[in-house]
Amino acid sequence: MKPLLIGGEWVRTSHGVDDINPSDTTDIIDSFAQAGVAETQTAIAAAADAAPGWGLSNPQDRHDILRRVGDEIMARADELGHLLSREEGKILSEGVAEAVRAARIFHFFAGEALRLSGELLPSTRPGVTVELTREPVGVVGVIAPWNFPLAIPAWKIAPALCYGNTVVFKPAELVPGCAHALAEILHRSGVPAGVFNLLIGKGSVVGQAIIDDPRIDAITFTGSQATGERVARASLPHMRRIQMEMGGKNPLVVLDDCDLDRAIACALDGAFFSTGQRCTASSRLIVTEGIHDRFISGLADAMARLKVGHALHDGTDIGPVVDATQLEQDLRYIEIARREGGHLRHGGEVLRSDTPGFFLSPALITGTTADMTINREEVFGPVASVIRVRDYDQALAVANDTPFGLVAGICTSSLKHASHFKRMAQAGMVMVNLPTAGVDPHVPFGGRKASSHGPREQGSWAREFFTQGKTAYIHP
Ligand code: UN1
Repeated sequence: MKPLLIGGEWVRTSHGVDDINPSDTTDIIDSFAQAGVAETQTAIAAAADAAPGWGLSNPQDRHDILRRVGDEIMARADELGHLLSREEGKILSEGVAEAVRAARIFHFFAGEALRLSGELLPSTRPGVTVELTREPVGVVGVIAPWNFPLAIPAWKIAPALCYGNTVVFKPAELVPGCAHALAEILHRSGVPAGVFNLLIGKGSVVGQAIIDDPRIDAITFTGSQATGERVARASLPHMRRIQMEMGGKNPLVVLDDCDLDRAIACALDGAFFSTGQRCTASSRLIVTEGIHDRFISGLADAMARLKVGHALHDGTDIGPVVDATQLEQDLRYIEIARREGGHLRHGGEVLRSDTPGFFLSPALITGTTADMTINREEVFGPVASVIRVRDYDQALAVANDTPFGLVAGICTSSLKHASHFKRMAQAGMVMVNLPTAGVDPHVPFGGRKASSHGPREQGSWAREFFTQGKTAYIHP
């Protein structure tokens, strides 16, 4: 049984839970010790005790630790990518690429530790100067989802530590293996006891104990809207700062004047790679009528060439859905879409394979309208719907007709439309002639409307959340 990490000690508990490979449910990766409320509170106490010392630590030490973490992840990217794919189900090349991305994020924030700057201003009062500085926030609760089990923890944990905060990390229940590997690496890299703590366990127990605890100064969360709401409600009485990413229903607009092959490639990648299990997935394909039929038939042909199967097998393009519950949800949404008048143009079938896993052929639903359930709620699977529109103006209106606002994409050769879309899309990120999913490790990430709340993650903007400002007036 793999242990928890609390206050610098590896801690075993009486109860372990198996970690199962979604490509082959007979393959048990390991068993993981489950934290309860007591372990959670001990970890929070350890993080709170360690916070003052770490908050005043030498930035060179923080740099060196984060650098070592990045170096080890990079050196072991193949092995960690393999573990990730075995545990989460994205294909091996995607798993390895994600490990590399996690390493780059640690490297980026290693550098940021040495770049934290302030400002010096003259006061309006003679002889007085004003200093603006940033200080750590304290204890950060990191609550992460299963779909990017290395990259998302990296982009929350690395900046938290970089700016001098201590961390209580609760990974998603489905991906304890990657979380544990990351904890081992952090532990080895010289993070002092209590500065980083790993709690594996149920959201209803560990997650709840974290959000209810007044010693947690900030929570960075990625997950569902429903859980995000619970985090926000529990945080309000403490006036605690929160940073939340809660999904999307991202439009990819395809205009008549686009490069058709490129648009098909963007849709294929954006909607179905990583089994469509990305909050940045291109789940709504909004296509103008001049190119609509050609786009659909080209996309369906490309989908037919995708090989769905075991994430670790050569030649697989699309791995399994993460578990039985998610598969059921994907199928339910496909069914609702059909009932409401959509046409299942391709896929949407549960597939048999050599191994027992949760295999679903990517689904394309045509003839949908903006008000249908399939275009309003996040599926989080390899399911995309097509909305046919007259022209660019209608495409933009439909693209914005959603409660979410994470990413919006457009495929066009018109600079005029691309520029207008970039400004008018109600989303935190815009992609021009690119898939909506797949972001760089060194720039801000985040959305608007129901997708996100609080300051941006990643890049240098991450410091807005992970530091608190101080304005000092000094008279010599
Ligand atoms: C990406 O598209 O590269 O949960 C990243 C998610 C996002 C990350 C997407 N927070 O899918």
